[in-house]
Amino acid sequence: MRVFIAGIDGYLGWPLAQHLAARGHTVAGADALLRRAWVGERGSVSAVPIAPVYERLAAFRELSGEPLPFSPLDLRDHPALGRALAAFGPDAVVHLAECPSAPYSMIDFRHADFVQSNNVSGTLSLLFAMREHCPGAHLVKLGTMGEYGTPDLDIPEGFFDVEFRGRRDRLPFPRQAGSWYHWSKVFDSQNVGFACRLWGLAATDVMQGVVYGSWCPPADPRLNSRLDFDEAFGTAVNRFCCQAVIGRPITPYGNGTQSRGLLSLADCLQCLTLVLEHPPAPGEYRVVNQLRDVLSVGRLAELVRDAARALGIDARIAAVDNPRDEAEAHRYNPDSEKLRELGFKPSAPIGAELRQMIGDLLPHADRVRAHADRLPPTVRWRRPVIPNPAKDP
Ligand code: USQ
Repeated sequence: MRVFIAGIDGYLGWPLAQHLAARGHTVAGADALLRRAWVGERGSVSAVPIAPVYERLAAFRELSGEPLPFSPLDLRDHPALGRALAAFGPDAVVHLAECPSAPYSMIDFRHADFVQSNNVSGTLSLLFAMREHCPGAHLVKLGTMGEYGTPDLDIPEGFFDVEFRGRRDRLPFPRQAGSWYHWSKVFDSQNVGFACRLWGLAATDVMQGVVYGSWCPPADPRLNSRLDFDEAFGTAVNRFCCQAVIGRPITPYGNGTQSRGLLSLADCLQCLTLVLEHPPAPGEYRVVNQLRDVLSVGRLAELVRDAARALGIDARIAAVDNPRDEAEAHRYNPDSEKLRELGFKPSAPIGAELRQMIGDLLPHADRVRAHADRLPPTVRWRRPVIPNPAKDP
C-alpha cells in the first residue's frame, strides 16, 4: 500500500512511517515542522533528542533501502499539497498534521484562533485536495476521545440510536469538547463526515485516547521519536515519567479521579495499521474509538511511581490545583470494539511500557532537568470573573 503521512515529523508520524515501512508499505510524507517550533515557543525541548528532519530521512533510507519522498509543506498551502498528493498517488492518507495541545489552545485568543484555523483549514484543504487528486484513497483522520467529553452515558463509536417523539434514527453521538483544541477536532469530524456523504470519500475518524510511551530504536538514534514533557505538549503519562526521572513530584491535577482512555505508542501504531489495512467502503465515514485502558489520573500517577521505584528511583506524588475546567467525578465507559474486531491485540501491559519509557528517559534526565521550569501548569482554563458594578453594586 502507498501511504502518505501528513505530520510525518511528529510524535506519532515518525514511528508510524518506520512501522509501515517494516510491514512492506511504501511511505511518503509532509510536515511543516511546526511541532518543533511550538515546543520551542514554550521554552522547552523534547526529552529524547531528535535528529533534524533531513537526517531522519537519511536514516530511514539506510534502514529500509527506500527513499521517503518528503514535502516540507503546510496543509493550508493547497496547491503544494495537491502537487505532493498527485506526485505520490497514495492508496491512503494519514492525517496527523494538527496542533494537538489543549493547553496551547487555551493561552489566549491568538493561540485559540491559530489552533482552530490551522486544524480546521488544514483538514478542509486536505479533503479538497483528495477529492481532486486521489478520490479513491482512504483518509485516516486523527480525532480525539476528548470530542465526546464526559457524558453520564456510555460512549459509543461515533453514532448511536435515538428515539424521540416516537421516531428512531441513527445519529452522531453528541460532542462536548473541553478545550478550543478539542472543539477543532469536533469541527473536523463534521467536515470529514460531510465530505464522505458529498463526494464518496472513504474515511476513518480515529477517536484516540491519551498516548504514552517512547520510541528509541537501538539501531540508530536518528530514528528516535520526540517525547515532550512541557505543560502544553507533554501528555499526562509522559510528563509523569519525566517528573519521576528528575526526582520531581508527579502532578495529578485536582483530586485525580478524572478518567481517560489510554494506549501506548506501540498499540497506537498497531491500531492505525489495522485501520489502514482494513479500509471502509467508498463513501463510508467510519468512526473508531482507539484506546486500550480506562484509568484515572490518580491511578496513572501511582503506576508511574511504582514503575520508577522498580527501577530504584524514589518517586513521589504531589497533587496540584487543577488548572483545567473538567469534571473530576464522572462516568467513563467508552466502547472500543471495532479495533478488536479488526484484530487489535494489546501489546505489553502498562507497567512494562512505563518501565521501558523511564529506562529510555534516564540517559536524558539532564535535558528535562534543564527545562524543569516548563513542568508546572500555568495556563488556566478559567479567568476570575470581573465583577459587573451595574449588577453587583
Ligand atoms: N493531567 C494531570 N496532570 C498533568 C497533566 C495532565 O492530571 O500533569 C490530567 C488532565 O487534567 C487531564 C488528563 O490528565 O484530565 C489528560 O491530560 P493530557 O494533557 O494528557 O491530555 P489532553 O489535554 O486531553 O490531550 C491529549 C493530547 C491530545 C489528545 C488527547 C486525547 O495532547 O492531542 O487529543 O490527549 S483525550 O484526552 O482522550 O482527549
